[in-house]
Formats: sequence, structure tokens, C-alpha cells
Amino acid sequence: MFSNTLLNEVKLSAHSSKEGLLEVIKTTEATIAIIGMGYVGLPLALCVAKIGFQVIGIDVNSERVSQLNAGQSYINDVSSKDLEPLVSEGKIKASTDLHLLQQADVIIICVPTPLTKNRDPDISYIRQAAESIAANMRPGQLITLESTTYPGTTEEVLLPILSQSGLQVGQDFFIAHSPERVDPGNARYTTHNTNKVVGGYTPNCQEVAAAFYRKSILDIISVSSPGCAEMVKVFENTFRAVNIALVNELALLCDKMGLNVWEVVEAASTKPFGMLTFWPGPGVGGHCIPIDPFYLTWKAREYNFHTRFIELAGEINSYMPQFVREKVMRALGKQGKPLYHSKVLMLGIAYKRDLGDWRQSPGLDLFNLLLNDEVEIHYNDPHVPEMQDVKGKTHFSTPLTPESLSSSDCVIIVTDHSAYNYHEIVEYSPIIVDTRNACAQILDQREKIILL
Ligand code: SAJ
Repeated sequence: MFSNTLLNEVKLSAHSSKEGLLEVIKTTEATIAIIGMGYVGLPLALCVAKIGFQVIGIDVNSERVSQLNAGQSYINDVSSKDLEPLVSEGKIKASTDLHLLQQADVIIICVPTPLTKNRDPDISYIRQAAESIAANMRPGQLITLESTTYPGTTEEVLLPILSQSGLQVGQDFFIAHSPERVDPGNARYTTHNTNKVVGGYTPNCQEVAAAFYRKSILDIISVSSPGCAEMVKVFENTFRAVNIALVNELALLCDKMGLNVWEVVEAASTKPFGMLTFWPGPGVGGHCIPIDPFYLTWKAREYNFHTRFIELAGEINSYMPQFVREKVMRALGKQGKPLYHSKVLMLGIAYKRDLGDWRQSPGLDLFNLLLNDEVEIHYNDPHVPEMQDVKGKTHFSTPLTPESLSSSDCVIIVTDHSAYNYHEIVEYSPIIVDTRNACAQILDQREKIILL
């Protein structure tokens, strides 16, 4: 039998070529490093570990690393019940140590791509990951970028940094862009069964990247370049942002015309072809829809191109919290009360139903607007025990009781969590601004409900 040392030498030398890398991918002997163990990286780690790959989860957050190594999930869509066995079998190990990248045959970058304060792309996390990889590279590695970013990032930013290693792309190492398509909270579409776009930099890069993803994901869509793959993803999210903005603009117009926008959209959704239904709301939140389209806007400027649709959609969507504030003013005005010092209870601060994520949430924008009006504003969210307002002050979720409802001058439904009892909310609230048509099934006391 070979000694361990010899086996390792054999293993390492086999990895220095495309054929060697394809072989360890085929046999799932490959080691997969995932940089960024968030809502994309952690589900992906389970998806590839479950079919046999060894996974190293790299994250800068040592608390997250400790939780992962204890088999504890901090992501809504990943249960500790699923994670724990993979950790105890040693299939998933987490660490903050970037030197472990040397052991990886495949490195997947799943880091955040936020906007800066003046709404420019912040790809600093991608750069940091690329520099860490370049410092730990060896021949025979595949590096894929999954973070949503502007078309050109993989070729113009990632590749030059990795090439500092002196290795030759397409020969010694392989790169591709394969955008994540995680829909947080969606139990039907998972990492495994959501088809995945893959764009390699060279034919060898494409071959290796597609071979890797085919091992754990049902359907792979190959495209001709990383730039195409990057554009696909930004288009997907821009498509949503623009269509949500369209129905939000419709809501603003229906309000002036005395029409019920929910009835209009509901009826339009009966068209069996050529229609995709989006719903108005208090604005758009999360880490994608309010952000990704502006990556395209920023890049388009390089071509002296003005993405008017995207910017108009952003204006309309970000106006919606103001519109809800106007509805609250009208609801209080009907009772002869001003905004000032009125007691208002917001139901839901998370950016969408049944999640605890309140980043970039329109609910937070509305909360800050009403704070500014010196409203006595409280919130309840069963998924968000506490949050910080724009000034950094911590607020805690108010218990939802008949008393907390009836003692308010106005109740606003901002996030239509399934956990809410909408019958009780209507029963005990004096007046409700329903921004999600969440009380649609409640037929009595409709006079209390003001719809968006
Ligand atoms: N929203 C509306 N009206 C709608 C749909 C959504 O107001 O008709 C609001 C939501 O309440 C939320 C925001 O827009 O505040 C974004 O909702 P979302 O579900 O589009 O956003 P995410 O970021 O949770 O998930 C999306 C994915 N969603 C779907 O495809 C259904 C998808 O766009 C991306 O795969 C994912 O972001 C991502 O990570 O890019």
C-alpha cells in the first residue's frame, strides 16, 4: 500500500493539469473551498458535501465559523439537522484561515457585493478574496465567482489578480462566472434543483467549471463567457426591479383615480399568456433587487450609456415608503389625529415574508421616516427580535397583543408574515394601512382597512 506521503504527492501532482482536476471532480475526491458562508455559500456547501466532496467553508466571521463547526446553521434556508451530520462526518469544515485555499481543487467566491454610500459598486470583498486566492494558488485549481456583479468583473478584476500568481489561465488554472440563484425562503427551488448558468473564460475553463457544477446541480446552462453569465444575473434582478416598480407606479396612479390596484393586478393575472404577476408593496428590500441593477447602471456609464429604466425603477421603488407614510397621515387624519405624537404600530420589519432579514428593508425606511415625524412608533416582527434605526438606536419587537393593537392610533402591515393572525389584527386595530393586501381574506370590518 502507498504511504500517506506518497499518496499525497500522487494526489497533488495529479491536480496540476486539467485532466487531473477533471478526474478528482469526477470521483468527488476534489476538495472544495467556499469563500463566504452566507445565504449563498452555506446552502452551496451542503449541496456539494452531500454528494461526497470535501468542503472547506472560509469566512472572516469567527463566530460563524464556530457555529458551523458546531453544526449550527444561522441561515433560514439551512437546517442544523441537515448541517450537523456533514460536519460530524468531517465533510464540511469551517475556518478563517485562507491558507487552506492551497488544499482546494475548486474555490468558489460567494462574498457580498453591496453598494457604497453613493450607490457605486463595492467589489472590495471580491478583490480581497481574489488576492487571498492568488497568494495561495497552485496549478490545477478552478476558481468560480458566484457573487452578483457588473459584467466584466471576472475578466477585468478577478483574472488580473489571479494571474499575479504567474500561472497561466486555461492551462494551469481555470476561471468562470456562475451566478448564484438563491431565492431566500423559497423551499421549492433549492441550490440543487435551480438550473445554473456557467460562463468559462476559455474552453478549458468552461469544461472544468461545467463538469464541477454538473456533479451537484441538476441543470447547467453553458454560456460563451463570464461577462455573459454576469449580465444574465444582473438582467434577472433588473427584470424584477423594473416590474415591481411598474406595479408600484400603478398603485400610485390607482390611488389618485380611486381604483383598487390589487383588484386590477389580480384581474390582469388571469391572462393565461404574456403576463407575469408582480404585486405593489411598501418598497423593495434585500441584498439583490435594490442593489444589483445599479451595478449595471454604473458599468453602463463607461459606455456613455444611460440605463433610464433601471434608474426610474429605483426612484419609484425607493419612493414607496414615503407613499406609505402619506397613507398613514390620511388614516390618522380621518380620526382627527396628526402624525406628531400619534402611536403607530408597524407589523413586520423584515424585507419579505417569513424571513428575519431586515437589511435594506423598506420597513426600516418607513420606521425612520415616522421616527423623524416624532411619531410614537413601535414595531412587531416575529422574525426580528431587535433592530437598529438609522441613528443606530436599538428597538425591540413589541409583543403583538389585543392591547398593543387597540392602544395604537394606526397599525401598518408592512411584511405579510404567515405567523400573523389577520382576523385578530383587524378585530383589535382601530385602523390599518395594509401595504401587502394581507387582510384580503378578512371580509368584515373592511372600513378599518386602508389598502396601498
Ligand atoms: N417585492 C414586491 N413585489 C413583488 C415581488 C417582490 O414588492 O411582486 C419585494 C419584496 O417584498 C422584497 C423585494 O421586492 O422586499 C425583493 O423580493 P425578491 O423575492 O425579488 O428578492 P430576494 O432578494 O429575496 O430574492 C431574489 C430572488 N427572488 C426571486 O427570484 C423570486 C431572485 O431575484 C434572486 O435569485 C435573488 O434575489 C438573488 O439573490 O439575487
